[in-house]
Amino acid sequence: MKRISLTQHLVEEQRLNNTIPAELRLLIEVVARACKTISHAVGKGALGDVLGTAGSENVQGEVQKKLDVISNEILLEANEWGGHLAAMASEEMETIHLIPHRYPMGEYMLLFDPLDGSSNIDVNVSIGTIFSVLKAPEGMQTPTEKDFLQPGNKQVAAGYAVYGPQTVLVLTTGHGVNCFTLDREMGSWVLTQRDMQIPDQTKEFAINASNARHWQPPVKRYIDEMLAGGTGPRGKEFNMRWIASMVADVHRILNRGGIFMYPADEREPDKPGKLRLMYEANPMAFIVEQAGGAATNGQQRIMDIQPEKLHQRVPVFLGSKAEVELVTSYHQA
Ligand code: P6P
Repeated sequence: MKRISLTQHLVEEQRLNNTIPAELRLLIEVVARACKTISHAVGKGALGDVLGTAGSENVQGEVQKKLDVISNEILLEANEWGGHLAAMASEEMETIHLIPHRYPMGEYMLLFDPLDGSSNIDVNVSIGTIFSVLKAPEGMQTPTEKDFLQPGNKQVAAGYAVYGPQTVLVLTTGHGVNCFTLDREMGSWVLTQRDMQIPDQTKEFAINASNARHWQPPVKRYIDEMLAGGTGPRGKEFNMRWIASMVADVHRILNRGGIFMYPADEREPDKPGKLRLMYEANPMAFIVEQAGGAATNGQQRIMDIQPEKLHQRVPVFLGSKAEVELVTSYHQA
């Protein structure tokens, strides 16, 4: 396959579909460069004094790993000076990050989980970066948190990087999903999977089964039917896979089908699930839908949820369309 770089792909998309304004293309390339830098830092591991905790907690009350803080800084520094952004928001920061006055403000807003799956960092399991791009509201002067509270259907781009055996970048701008693999020798992103499509049927599901006793009835019913195997109502065997790294679980699903679930559980009604809407669920939902899958919170399409808080959590059911529609129907039964 002729090598097509990320830049060539984006320029051709811009030319053919006229869908990616130059400013958005340049923003995506800046984020992709930052992911290269994060990949390099992650790849050093113990040799780079980047493992272990940073001795601080993030807004979620989670202990920050050194690489969480490093990755967040890399994304902030890479994106401040380009002139494409009005502001940024991150899982690792309580409030939004404005562009310093010395730089021009742009028309986009970037949200990210700089290093998702942190619990896997010290044991060398795949982790990643998730990002979402929104347009700044017309006429906005000084960005506030409220300007970020747009439903996921307003996203103009979304992507994730997986720092695993290969470093890959999966990207959508609303016209399909493409995957780029990092050529570490050349330092360039090379198109390796065009127009990814999630298989509609699957034999795999992803959920943290240690929470089973806390699941609500529709989830219990759905999982029990899968575990009943060939003799049960589903009439086939299913395998459970759980990497505890959303980017890795979603990337597997994009490639061979499956359903990823992080449901609300009965322990904490005010914390509906663990995953965050703005910079985990929404970008992944955009990508999954663009690849022919579906993504709901059990009741409605994730990308139709009107956000109320920057760091709000949401139950997540995403992946092969037939499975997401079935488990969602159980919530509505
Ligand atoms: P659990 C990582 O911390 C994360 O936010 C997602 O990447 C992952 O899917 C989930 O949490 C893992 O949760 O319950 O297995 O620790």
